[in-house]
Amino acid sequence: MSASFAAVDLGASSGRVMVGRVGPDTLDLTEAHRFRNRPVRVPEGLRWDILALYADVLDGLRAAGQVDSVGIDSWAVDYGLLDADGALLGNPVHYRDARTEGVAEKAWATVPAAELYAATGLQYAPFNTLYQLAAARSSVQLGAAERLLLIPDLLTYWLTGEAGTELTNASTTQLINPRTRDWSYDLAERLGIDLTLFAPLRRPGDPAGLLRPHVLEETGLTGPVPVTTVGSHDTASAVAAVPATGERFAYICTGTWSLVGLELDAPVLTEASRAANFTNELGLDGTVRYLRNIMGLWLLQECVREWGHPDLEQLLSAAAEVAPLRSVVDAGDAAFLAPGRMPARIADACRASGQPVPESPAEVTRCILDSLALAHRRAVDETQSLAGHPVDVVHIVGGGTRNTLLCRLTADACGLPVVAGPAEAAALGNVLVQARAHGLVGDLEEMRRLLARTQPLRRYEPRGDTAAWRAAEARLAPS
Ligand code: ADP
Ligand code: LRH
Repeated sequence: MSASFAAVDLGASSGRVMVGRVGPDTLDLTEAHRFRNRPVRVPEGLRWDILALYADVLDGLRAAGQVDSVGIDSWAVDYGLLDADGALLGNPVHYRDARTEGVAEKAWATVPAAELYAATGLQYAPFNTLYQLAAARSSVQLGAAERLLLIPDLLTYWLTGEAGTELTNASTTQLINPRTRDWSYDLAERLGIDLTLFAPLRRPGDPAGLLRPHVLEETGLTGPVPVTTVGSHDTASAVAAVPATGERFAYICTGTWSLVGLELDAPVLTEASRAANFTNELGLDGTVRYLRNIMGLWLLQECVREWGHPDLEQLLSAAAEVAPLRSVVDAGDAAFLAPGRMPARIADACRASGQPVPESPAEVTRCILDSLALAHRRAVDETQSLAGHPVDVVHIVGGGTRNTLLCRLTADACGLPVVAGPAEAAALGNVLVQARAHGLVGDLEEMRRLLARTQPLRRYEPRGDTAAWRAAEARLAPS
């Protein structure tokens, strides 16, 4: 018996609708539709073009053809607000919008940062939904809102008419208690956040309704077609698709962001963990995604945009020829969060730390990739000691696995073997959770065995010793 599933996977830089066909020993993934995700700057700030994304989702479902179910995942933290009629109130605000500047400090006056961490396990990031809601407190839109739906939940609502809040993504709001895996009611009350805005929690595998008649009409599909709740946070889906065969592994989900960490059974809520800015997001089947958010390939994407989109393969070949570790920047620094002037900002950071300033695109690219590999090394080291969970291998999944230089540098920097792939991990995790809900695969371990057997993976052995990386690390301020 086999079945096919459409995975809608929206990343910060591109979206895709993939079709996964799952059988007892097979897992094939094909691309039905890929599209750019381009935020728009309007006078009031940076916004997601959610209607364009939804139109692409519908085009993608049409291209996918008849499937047994649909699942949706996207980037985290952002949301749409609905009025009492269920209509969207304005375009969702982009997490890189400046509205949250200085907001966290005000929230901490009510609930100190240490207490917030102990209650939610979430690392500080200015864009956590909690701070976005605090920033919007006196806005007309929030005042008029009856419902708040996180991005994948909003798209699900448009497709099926059913409103819910998927748990793995809800954990990125900083309003969930990672021990109870339920809302942090007391915290929300103290911060004046109205939890009744959120629809009831649902979990990966739960049904999320049937495609509405007008969606069937527009996509040419024949009903009933169910939407199945998946790990709707893209990183939750990607971690579910790490093709690990044991327990001693770290993962790096590389795309616009690098998410580096471990899969654990329980959160790590120590003060040392907070100081190191590690987060405890919720994963599948009671797991915790204990990880650090690092700027990731965003740094390169922004430079490439500024350079007028040169050929990426050529740029990476040229970067491979540049002398290694000449200059490095702190790829975890929130100073790189906002869009614009990225080559100049990287040059400024090198100058400020007394290092040579990279000039050519190849030099800047090498500086970015060395810096990312260094940040990967640091996070892999720290996650093991903070969680007391040693690893023998680092799995890299996501679009960055296509960057062989980054994978090689990461293996060298970590001093550990790297297994790279799959590139479309989030879509595969999305498909597998749907397949499981339809009785085609078993637990997380079985999903991973199927991935390891069926997906092309590439192994990188570490070269040389890590002395050069340690020396480069010493040039940066401690994390
Ligand atoms: P997101 O889901 O955050 O939008 P992806 O997982 O799609 O990100 O990864 C996008 C990144 O993958 C791009 O920024 C780019 O750096 C990298 N990438 C994609 N294709 C290639 C390629 N052919 N060679 C090298 N890097 C690539
Ligand atoms: C990656 C991601 C990441 C979040 C960020 C906002 O796409 O979901 O896990 O921290 O976007």
